[in-house]
Amino acid sequence: MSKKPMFKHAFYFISDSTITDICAIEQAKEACKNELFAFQYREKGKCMDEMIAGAKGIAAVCRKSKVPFIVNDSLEVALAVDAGGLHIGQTDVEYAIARKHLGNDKIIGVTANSVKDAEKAVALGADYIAAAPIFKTATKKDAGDAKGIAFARGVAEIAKGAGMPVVGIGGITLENAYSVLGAGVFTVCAISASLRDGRIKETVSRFNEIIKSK
Ligand code: TZP
Ligand code: MG
Repeated sequence: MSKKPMFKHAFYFISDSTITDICAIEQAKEACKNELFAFQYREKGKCMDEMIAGAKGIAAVCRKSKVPFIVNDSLEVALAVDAGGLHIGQTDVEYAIARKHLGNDKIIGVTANSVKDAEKAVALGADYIAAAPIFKTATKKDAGDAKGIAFARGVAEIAKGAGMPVVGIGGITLENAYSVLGAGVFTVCAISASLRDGRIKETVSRFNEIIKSK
């Protein structure tokens, strides 16, 4: 029996300490006051030792709140802190290598930038797919052009047969989240929109209301 948790139908929080003065562990404490699909620790520009140090405290916050703790990009960090999972993009470590090291009890999420990427993620047996970027985003400089709602719908269709949740990401706000969910994705992530005004707990709660209304 897999020890992987069931995903909650709730907001997927991704941390970023470059666009706010609120440090990642504070972001985790606030975000985890709500139900979450998962908390992803995403730190760009920190060395591995700094990431491991940061990830340990956040992993403990998530564990206490029973929120899956997922590390972005770094298999080494995920292994070092015994994270609940890893999120990889198309240029990160290969899925098969990550799975070999993490085993079957850990979550592996894969970003799909195209329908072909999504088909591949389904064939590999990823635990969820992040369809990206739905709208234009300034948060990830190399995210590429906005792919739109039709793309989100296409990825959701592909994943549906495999019972795999799809999360939409890229330029998502409280104003446009409902339209993304309308494409059939399971939930959404929104980095800048959840950190913008410093009211993380309240903003996540509002996202959850929208997600649960679908
Ligand atoms: N992957 C694809 S777009 C993106 C990531 C991490 C950035 C999303 O940030 P925002 O602020 O929600 O547009
Ligand atoms: Mg990556």
